[in-house]
Amino acid sequence: MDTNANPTRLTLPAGTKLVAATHNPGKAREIGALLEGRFEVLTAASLDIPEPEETETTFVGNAVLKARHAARVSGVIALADDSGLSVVGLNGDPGVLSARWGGPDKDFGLAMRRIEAALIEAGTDDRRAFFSCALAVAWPDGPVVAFEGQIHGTLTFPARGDRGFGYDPIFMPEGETRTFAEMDPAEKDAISHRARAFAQLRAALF
Ligand code: ITT
Repeated sequence: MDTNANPTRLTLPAGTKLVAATHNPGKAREIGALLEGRFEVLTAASLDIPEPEETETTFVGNAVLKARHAARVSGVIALADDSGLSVVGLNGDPGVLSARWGGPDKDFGLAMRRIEAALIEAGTDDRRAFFSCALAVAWPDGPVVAFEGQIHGTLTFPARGDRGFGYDPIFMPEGETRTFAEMDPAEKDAISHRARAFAQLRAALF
């Protein structure tokens, strides 16, 4: 698209400096791979950006909150990701609380066992679940845009695989017999909720 045709359109030209506003190393790796070396990417840790409290009730709400916070603190365009696993048989839990189900030690072995126990307690055989990823880009002077992607699948217990991060060892995307944690990282990056949100971001801002 000719960006000059619409001078008000927000764009991220190649080489733009942006801060990846995440403190999660698994996410940071995937975001780096999806940005394909197109930008000068700074990390929240290197800029000493503190983690804001995630007070919103939606993935988009929290992604916007994190991106705005990082852009304000750093003065640099910020990209934030808010994501999580929604389990159909648990009425969408843990959802936006996905990180918190890991407890203060961010123990996702514990969080995955909690999900299995909650499904047993609910007395349901429904193992459907989906990952969501909201990405928000905030400019220090105000504008913010957000995109959301999802991938549907089923849960499997016990957990399998040692790749990826978070809930990957219990999630099998539709049409797959392997969990995300059993796939090559590039295979996950090609189909994941994060990749789908990025495809929208790319179409809108590149
Ligand atoms: P930041 O806020 O610093 O980015 P966080 O880990 O706290 O890091 P979230 O609040 O978005 O991030 O929590 C999302 C949680 O959902 C994350 O900790 C993972 O456990 C899980 N999650 C998100 N994307 C995932 C993925 O691709 N595979 C497995 N688990 C994922």
